[in-house]
Amino acid sequence: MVFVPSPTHGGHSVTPVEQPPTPVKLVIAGGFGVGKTTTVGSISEIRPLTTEAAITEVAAGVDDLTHTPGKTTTTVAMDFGCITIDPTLKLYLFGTPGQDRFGFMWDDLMAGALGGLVIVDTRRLDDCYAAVDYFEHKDVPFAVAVNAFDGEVEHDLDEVRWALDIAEHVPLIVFDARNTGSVRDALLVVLEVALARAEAAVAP
Ligand SMILES: Nc1nc2c(ncn2[C@@H]2O[C@H](COP(=O)(O)OP(=O)(O)OP(=O)(O)O)[C@@H](O)[C@H]2O)c(=O)[nH]1
Ligand SMILES: [Mg+2]
Repeated sequence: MVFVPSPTHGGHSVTPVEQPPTPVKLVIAGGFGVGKTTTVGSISEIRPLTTEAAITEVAAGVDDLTHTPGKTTTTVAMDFGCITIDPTLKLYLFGTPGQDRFGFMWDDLMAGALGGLVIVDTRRLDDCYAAVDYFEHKDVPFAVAVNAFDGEVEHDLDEVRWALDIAEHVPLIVFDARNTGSVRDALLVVLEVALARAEAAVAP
């Protein structure tokens, strides 16, 4: 909140003026079916914008649904949601599509993003490497979050870090994409990394 001189009082008194929260764009990324749309939906304070299309029988043969048999749709463009963290900060969340053939959209979704959350499913680590690699090469601050499907994580975090070649300075956490508090904690980790990067950039 800031105070401005009130013209009706000769400029001597002050009137509080609400400042809008600072908008911050974060990208929720990851391979096919890791829980990106679920994550955005769990925390968004508006009804999230989704672009879900039914998974056809043809695509079901291409995309691995073994571990998510209940999954009937896939994101074909993006997810969008937002959450006000406090009166000074509002996060705008952009979820990527997960299928390889929509990978060309990631660059556009990344424009202006301050950081990213890369979601990983430890049952399909092979499908998760590309997203980590993408963020490494983009040089955008990010954290990796293992979605604990049904509360289970198949590998311990050291193994996941090794398998996905995640650098030591990149936070690696476990979260539940369906739980608001868990998603919020994961996003706060991304904010911390982004803030640390920003501070390092202005340090003398
Ligand atoms: N049991 C369980 N199911 C989950 C969890 N997170 C997501 N799901 C389910 O897993 C499936 C995939 O979730 P989505 O959020 O659509 O995954 P996505 O990453 O957006 O998928 P794409 O956009 O197709 O790449 C859905 O059927 C969800 O209901 C979880 O933590 N536990
Ligand atoms: Mg999705």
